Amino acid sequence: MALVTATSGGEIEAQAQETDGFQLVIDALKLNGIDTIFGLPGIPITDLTRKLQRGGLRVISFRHEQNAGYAASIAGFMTGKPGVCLTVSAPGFLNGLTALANATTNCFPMILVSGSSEREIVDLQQGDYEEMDQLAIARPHAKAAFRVLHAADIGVGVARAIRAALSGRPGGVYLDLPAKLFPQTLDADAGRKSLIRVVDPAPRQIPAAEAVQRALELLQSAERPLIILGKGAAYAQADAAIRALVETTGIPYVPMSMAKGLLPDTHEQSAAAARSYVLPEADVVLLIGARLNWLLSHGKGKTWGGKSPQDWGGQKFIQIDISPQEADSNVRVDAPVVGDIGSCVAALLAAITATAGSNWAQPPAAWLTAIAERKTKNVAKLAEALASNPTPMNFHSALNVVRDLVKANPDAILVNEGANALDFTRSIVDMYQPRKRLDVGTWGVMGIGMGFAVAAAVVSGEQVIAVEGDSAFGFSGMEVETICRYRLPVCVVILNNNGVYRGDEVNASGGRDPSPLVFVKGARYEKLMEAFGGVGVRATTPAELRRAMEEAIRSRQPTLINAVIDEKAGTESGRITSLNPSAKKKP
Ligand code: FYN
Ligand code: ADP
Repeated sequence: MALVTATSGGEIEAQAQETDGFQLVIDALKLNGIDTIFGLPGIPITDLTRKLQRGGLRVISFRHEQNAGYAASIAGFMTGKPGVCLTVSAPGFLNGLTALANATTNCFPMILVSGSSEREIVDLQQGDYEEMDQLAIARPHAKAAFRVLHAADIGVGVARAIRAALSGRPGGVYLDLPAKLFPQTLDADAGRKSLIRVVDPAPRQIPAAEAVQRALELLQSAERPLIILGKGAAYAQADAAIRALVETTGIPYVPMSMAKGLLPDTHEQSAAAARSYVLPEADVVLLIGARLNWLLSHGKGKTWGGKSPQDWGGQKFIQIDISPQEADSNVRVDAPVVGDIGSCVAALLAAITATAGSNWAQPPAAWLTAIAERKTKNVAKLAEALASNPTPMNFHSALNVVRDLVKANPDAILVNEGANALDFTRSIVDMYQPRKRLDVGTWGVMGIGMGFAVAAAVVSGEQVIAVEGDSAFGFSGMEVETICRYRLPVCVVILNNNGVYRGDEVNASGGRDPSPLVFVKGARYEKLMEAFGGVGVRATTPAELRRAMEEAIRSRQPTLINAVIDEKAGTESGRITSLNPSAKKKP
C-alpha cells in the first residue's frame, strides 16, 4: 500500500497511517507479552527507550550495561519469558555481551538488543562512530544471533529471537538493530501485518516411551538411589510434579545451588547435609535439569568414589534433559530421557504408577539410615558453629541472622555472590520456595549481584535480600543508585572482611602498595546507599545486623548493611580451592 501523502489539512491523519522502526520494535515486543526492558540509553537507542516507556513498557535504566544484562537474564530465569536488555553500540554492546554469554552458559532465556552503526561504513572499516561488527562478535556467545535491516522485518526478527531464546534448551540471543532502521517508515497497516505473535514458543517435548521405561527399570534396580535437582528443574516450573516424583519414590535428593527451595531445604528427603557421603555411595543417580559439569566434578573422580580424579565411581546415571546432546558429555549416561522436565517427570510418574500402583518399593532402609546419620552429624556441627558468637562476627554468626530472616520471610528472594560469602550462605541459609535463590551459576561469575537484585524486585515485587562478599559487591555496586531511583525493596548485606577471600594479607615484597587481595580497611560501604537516599547501616554484632535487616524488610526501603566480620575469616576461593593452582603456595 502506498504511503499516504500529507496535505496541510490532513497531516495528522497521514501520520496516523504511517509507522516506523521505533514503533514496530515496541509493537512487536508488546504483542509478545514483553513488558519490561532492562537497559541503558545512548546513541542510537535513546529515543527508543523513551518511546518504550511512553508505549507502556517498564524501562529499568541502569548505570552499566553488564548489570542490565544480568538483570534481563535472571528475569528470564524467573519468569520463563525472555528477559530483554537494550544497549548502545560497540562498548555498550560489549558490556552487555558478558551477561549474554553468561545467560547462554546458564540456559537462561535472554535477548540482547543493541543498536549498531552504519553497516556500509562498518563493513568497509571506514571508521564510523562506535564501529564494530557486533553480529559476528555476538554469534559464538549466543544461542542465536540476528540482524534486521528493514523495518518490515522487525516482526520476524523479534519472533525469531523469542523462539530461539525459549525453545529447547533456553539461552541468550542477540538482536542487532542498526541506527538507520529506527526512522524507516512504512504504511501502518503493512507494519501491523508484518508483526508476529509467537505461538507456543517453548513447545513441550514428550519423551519416548522406551526411554522412560529404560529409566524406570534402572531406578527399580537401585539399592542406593539418589536424585540431583539442578536449576533446569527450577526453571521448568514443574514444581508439583517434581515434588510428587521425589515423595512417591522416597529417594533422597540433593539440590544444586539454584534448585534449593524447589522442595523446602528442611524436607526430610533432602540429603544436602550429607552431600559428600551420598555422591560416592549412590549406585543409581537420576539427574533432573543438572549437568555433570565442574559443579558435579564431571561425574567422576574422588567426589564420586573414583580412585583418582579421572576414575569412574561406578554410578549409573539417568539424565532428564531437554538437550539430546547433554548425555555422555562427561561419563556414560545409561538412561537418557530427552524432553521437557514437566513432561518427563510426569511420564516417569505415570510409568511408576502403572508398574507399581501405590506400592512402589521405597529405597532400602540401610541407605536411608546411613544418610540420616550423616545428616544429623553435619547438622549438629553446623548448629554448633551457628551458635558461637565471636567478636568480631564471622561468616557463621552473621549468616545465622540471615538464615532466621529468610525462614521468617520465605517469599523473599535471596541473591548471593562471593567466594566464602557464597559457599557459607549456600549451606547455612535454607530456602523454602522454588526460584528464590539466585546466584553465580554455572560460571561462578562475580558481578551478578545488583543486576539480579534489581530484576528480582522488579519482576516479583517481593523483598530481595542480597548477600554479597565485599569483593563481589564491587563489580556492580554503583547500581545502588538504580535501586534507590526505582525505590526497590532490596536489602544488601555486605559481609565485609576487607578483601578478596580475606583482608589480612600483606604485600610480600615489602613495598608500599597493599597486597592485590585486600581493600581499604574499615570501608564504609553503607554510605554509598545513603548518598542516593537509601538507608545505610554499619553492623558489628549479630544483634545489630538482625535489627537492621528486620527494619529493612518491614519498611521495604532500599537498605545497605555493612556487616563487619573478622578480616581473618575466609579461605582462599572458599570451597573450590582445588581449582586455584597457586592456592597452596603461601606468599
Ligand atoms: C550443606 N551442608 C550442610 C547443609 N547443607 N550441613 C549442615 N546443614 C545443612 N543444611 C554441608 C554439606 O554436606 C557439605 O559438607 C558442606 O555443607 C558444603 O555443602 P555444599 O555447598 O552443598 O557442597 P560443596 O561441596 O561446596 O559443593 C560443591 C559445589 C559448590 C562445587 C557444587 O561448592 C558450588 O556450588 N560452588 C560454587 C562455587 C563458585 O561458583 N564460587 C564462585 C567463585 S569464587 P560435607 O558433606 O562435609 O562436604 C572465586 O574464587
Ligand atoms: P545446575 O548448575 O543447577 O546443575 P545446569 O545449568 O548445569 O544446572 O543444568 C541445567 C540443565 O537443565 C541444562 O542441561 C538444560 O538443558 C536443562 N533444562 C533447562 N530447561 C529445561 C526444561 N524446561 N526441560 C528440560 N531440561 C531443561
